[in-house]
Amino acid sequence: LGTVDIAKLEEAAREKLKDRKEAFLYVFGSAGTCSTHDHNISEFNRWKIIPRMLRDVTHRNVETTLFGVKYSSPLLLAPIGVQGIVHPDGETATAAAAAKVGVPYIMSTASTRSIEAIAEANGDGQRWYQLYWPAHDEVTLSLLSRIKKAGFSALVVTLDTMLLGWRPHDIETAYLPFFHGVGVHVGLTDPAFMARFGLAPYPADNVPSWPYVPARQDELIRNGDEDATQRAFLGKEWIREVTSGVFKTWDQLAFLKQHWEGPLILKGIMCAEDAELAIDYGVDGIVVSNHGGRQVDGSLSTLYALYMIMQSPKVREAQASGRLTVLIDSGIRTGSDIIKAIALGAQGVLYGRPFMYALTVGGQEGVETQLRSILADFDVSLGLSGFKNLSEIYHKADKILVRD
Ligand code: HOC
Repeated sequence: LGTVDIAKLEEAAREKLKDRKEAFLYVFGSAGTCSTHDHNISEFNRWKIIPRMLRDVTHRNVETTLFGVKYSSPLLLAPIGVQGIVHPDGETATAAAAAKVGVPYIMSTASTRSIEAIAEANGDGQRWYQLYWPAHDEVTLSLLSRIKKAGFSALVVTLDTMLLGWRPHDIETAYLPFFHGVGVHVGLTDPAFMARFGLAPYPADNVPSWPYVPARQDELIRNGDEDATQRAFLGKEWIREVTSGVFKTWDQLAFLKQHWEGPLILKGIMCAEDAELAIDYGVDGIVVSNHGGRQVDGSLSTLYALYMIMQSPKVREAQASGRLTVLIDSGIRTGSDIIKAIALGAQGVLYGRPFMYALTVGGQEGVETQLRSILADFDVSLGLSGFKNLSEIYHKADKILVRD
């Protein structure tokens, strides 16, 4: 099943997971009343494209260059963790689909598969790594060395998740996969993290059995099952390691810059002041993101944040001179949404929940179809609006969009 009718896709995923509601709600859930999530979507709907006619847009090309590397389109797969609770193949299916369709895959630190297994599934594809910044430097260094070896070319550091958001939809179950040792495979396979407990890293293929059922895990633990008990212990420790509630600061970025040679991108930037600080601290890129509305309820939408960030002459100048790349996520559902984000100054967009629903329903093939659908929608909408490439829309919001 592949469709740009996201409502249908979401419903199909809900139906497929009807006996494991916590898995669906983990993907679906947002902070508080979901107002940030809803606002992300409604802001995209407020901006309207003004189509232009009688232009020769027969041959269209949506290639783009980010950090000196050519990409076939401005679409990237957003880093989403715990994919193994919705489909037995988890992240390996998504990484393989991304490679097949030619969309860069951003791997989450909360993956249910190892860095090495995901790299293998992604093969010759383009891949970036999303970091939940560990509390201990030796763990950070170990992850950086693993991703370098595994061919990840850019590092996306998520800033907005030093604590997990308050999510009423799944507040009782949101932490459970982690507490049962699911979604923590990056930690369990990491030599530096495991050495903290005097343990050897798990082999990459030692993944939790499918399907993940919280009650079953609880029972195994109650009955003293050694494997389940150890996973649960390590899961909690990994959560402490990466969302410890200990907030990092701007000055600590120097450590990452010192040990990572590729592009360093900060995810979670929502205002011009922080975008300007990112420039001051020598960061290469930002993702304007509110984590799909999952962290702060009542926050502004990312599209409006992008609009405000672009009012900063310092940001515009850094972007124009190639010192800062600006990406966006949260709320992208259609090809028109991509046009709007680029017109407002984004150079790339990260696509999230819809591919998780496609994974739930159709595995690797579902993700491939979903990616092809949104790319086709983007191509058709671009042509019908009278444009044939990204430079004709990039930063052209004043000419090609109106906001009602
Ligand atoms: C091991 C990392 O992105 C979400 C996730 C948060 C994961 C934090 C734990 O649920 O939004």
